[in-house]
Amino acid sequence: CGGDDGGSGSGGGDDKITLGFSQVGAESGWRTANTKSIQEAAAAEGIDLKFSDAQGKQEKQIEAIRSFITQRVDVIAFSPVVESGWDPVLKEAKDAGIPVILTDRAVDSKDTSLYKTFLGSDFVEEGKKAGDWLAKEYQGKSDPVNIVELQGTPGAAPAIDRKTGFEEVIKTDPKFKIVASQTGKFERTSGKQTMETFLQSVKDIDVLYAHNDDMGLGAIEAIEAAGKKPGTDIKIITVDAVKDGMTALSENKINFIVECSPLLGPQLMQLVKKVKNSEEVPTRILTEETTFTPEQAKAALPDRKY
Ligand code: GYE
Repeated sequence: CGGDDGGSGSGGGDDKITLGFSQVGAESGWRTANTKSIQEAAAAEGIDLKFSDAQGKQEKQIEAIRSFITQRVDVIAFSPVVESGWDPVLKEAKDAGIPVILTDRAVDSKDTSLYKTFLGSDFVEEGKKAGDWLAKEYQGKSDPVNIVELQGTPGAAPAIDRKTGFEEVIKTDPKFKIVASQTGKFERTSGKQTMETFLQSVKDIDVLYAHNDDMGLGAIEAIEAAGKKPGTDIKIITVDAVKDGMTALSENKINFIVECSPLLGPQLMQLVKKVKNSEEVPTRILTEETTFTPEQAKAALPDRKY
């Protein structure tokens, strides 16, 4: 997704704030909506955005952050592709006196002085909401429930946390069994391929838990190709609630979606202005989110922005 990755010019010499933003990539509908939200919010606030797409690679993100430091941007924000390995480059930013804001995903750095704040969802909570729905759906039943799981990008905060939260809930009832769990990289094609493998190797799949809509949508194609009915023969839970996911939910091909909002742009720009002015900001800012059943998806779809 191109973006206005320029890197040249100083923005005309006025006192416009310059924000260097390193995005994960363009792996999902969520990510596309997130990028749009950030670009639009920067434009609306008159912030000079230097946008860089890391194409899913941590090395590229580190490179982009280093280049933002060299360019002496006012603020750096980024959505870390994986949790680990950020300390050195974050120290470089700190030494250069450039404040860093984490958006969407967390890092596992012990030294929290390396960034000003983290704006994004509680992914453990999202996983729990997925588990809670399942527990309710199978309440009072004792037959084993075979679950396959499509994980997000290995090492990414939402993949780790959505797994953790989900397991925390389902482990309280031994009838729930995760019989296969592999990555689908948060992508539709990879979700489809991994689901094909599951369908070949696991005999009785009752439930699919996909860490995002796109992987769930890819899996639906695999399930249909195998002559099964998604949402009926195999119950499907996903996370995100992007339009394509909500449409599949309204058609009962998905049974439940846990919302994760990508519309972080406006809040991010407010934080950028504050940290630029050395104002205090909360160290953690949570986004507000809900969940959707097919009926709720039908009602919400006409006004859905992404
Ligand atoms: O759920 C997934 C995307 O980090 C919350 O990344 C984000 C996740 C989102 O690729 O669709």
